[in-house]
Amino acid sequence: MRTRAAVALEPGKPLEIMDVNLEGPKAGEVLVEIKATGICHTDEFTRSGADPEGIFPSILGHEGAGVVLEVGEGVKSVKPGDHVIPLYTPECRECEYCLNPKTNLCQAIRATQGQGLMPDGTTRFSMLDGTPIRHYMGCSTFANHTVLPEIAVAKVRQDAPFDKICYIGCGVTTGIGAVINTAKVEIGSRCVVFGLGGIGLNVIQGLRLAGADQIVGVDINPAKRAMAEHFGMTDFVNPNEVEGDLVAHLVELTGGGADYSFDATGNVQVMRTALECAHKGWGESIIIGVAPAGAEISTRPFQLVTGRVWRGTAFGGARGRTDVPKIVDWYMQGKIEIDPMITHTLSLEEINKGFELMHEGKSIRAVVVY
Ligand code: NAD
Ligand code: AHE
Ligand code: ZN
Repeated sequence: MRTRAAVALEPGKPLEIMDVNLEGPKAGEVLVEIKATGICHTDEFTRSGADPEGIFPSILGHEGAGVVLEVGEGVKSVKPGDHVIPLYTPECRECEYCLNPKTNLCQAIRATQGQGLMPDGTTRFSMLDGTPIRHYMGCSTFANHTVLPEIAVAKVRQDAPFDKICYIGCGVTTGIGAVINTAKVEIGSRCVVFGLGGIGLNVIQGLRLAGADQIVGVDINPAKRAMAEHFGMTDFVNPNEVEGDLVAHLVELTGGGADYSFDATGNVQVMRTALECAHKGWGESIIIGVAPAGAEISTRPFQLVTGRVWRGTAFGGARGRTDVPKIVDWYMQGKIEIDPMITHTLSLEEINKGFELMHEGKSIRAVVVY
């Protein structure tokens, strides 16, 4: 079939909107009509050329929602008409990783996914002249139709709006999951969140759900303050307005250091500050941000010797087929909020505007509706 897609032809260039060829689903795969997709900073990370795994040409996008149109041979868990959210962290429920309760990082298809290919080692997308186009994070939601492995779709209820629940495909689950699944934040905790964007705000709403006493938000863009307060931030710190050492300032503000800190910036200097503002003896710092090729984290080992813990999280530690439908329920029940964070709705033709808004710090999430 033919479908319309935003194609990343070269690193650093705007996406090009064009018709592309899409082959139907093979065994164990499903064809999904994408109804809406968010634009996450990770898409920008790859578009810009900073991703060591970036491949071009490819169809980016990993925060989508849509409807199953067709299933390949042997597919049992979904059928045409089902509403689904694509999963960049699949859940096969059989691999060594899925069978270990300590991780959500299913590895069943990670090798081919990282090469922008389906599990059989081929791509379903091509340009009209036949040039192959790679998939991205196993999702490619910047196409109106995409093919996904069955283990990489979460079936969700039919009454949930696509233009909101697409965000559960990455940002919402990552932020809330980092608090609940990875950090396992206790009631009464004092916490610091670096970066009040599409992920950081969801960390904040996760912290409020978990019953944190203090939620300090840190961002160099003061325009992010109001939305963060809406979601539960108790104190705002703009590093550019702090006189003296930022770590010392945060340690004092939290009465000795954060029980939990979170990096949602992707900046390795910020990651160091996040670790060092964690409480001596027990503070844990969770890295969510994704850093460019070649960037490395560092700190004095003394920071860890004296009891701070450095950890990371992918997709908020969530097991997608199991947890994503529950998070959609939380949204529909009003337990969590999504709507205010979707600051812009665009057509596919306007997708590059979404990247510009992100760069200008004017959006939280721009969502493309097909
Ligand atoms: P975003 O652009 O919406 O938000 C980033 C925020 O960080 C902005 O508000 C920006 O002003 C702020 N910021 C930038 N530099 C800062 C600094 N030095 N100090 C304080 N604040 C600063 O991006 P996002 O979509 O929220 O993504 C955030 C990060 O999380 C990205 O690196 C993204 O790739 C990563 N991410 C990781 C996962 C995962 O599973 N680990 C999932 C989604 C996104
Ligand atoms: N390709 C990058 C890694 C990017 C990365 O860490 N991705 C996160 C999800 S970000 C979603 O917005 C992730 O799931 N990581 C686990 C994995 O297996 O990729 C690089 O640096 O090479
Ligand atoms: Zn993302």
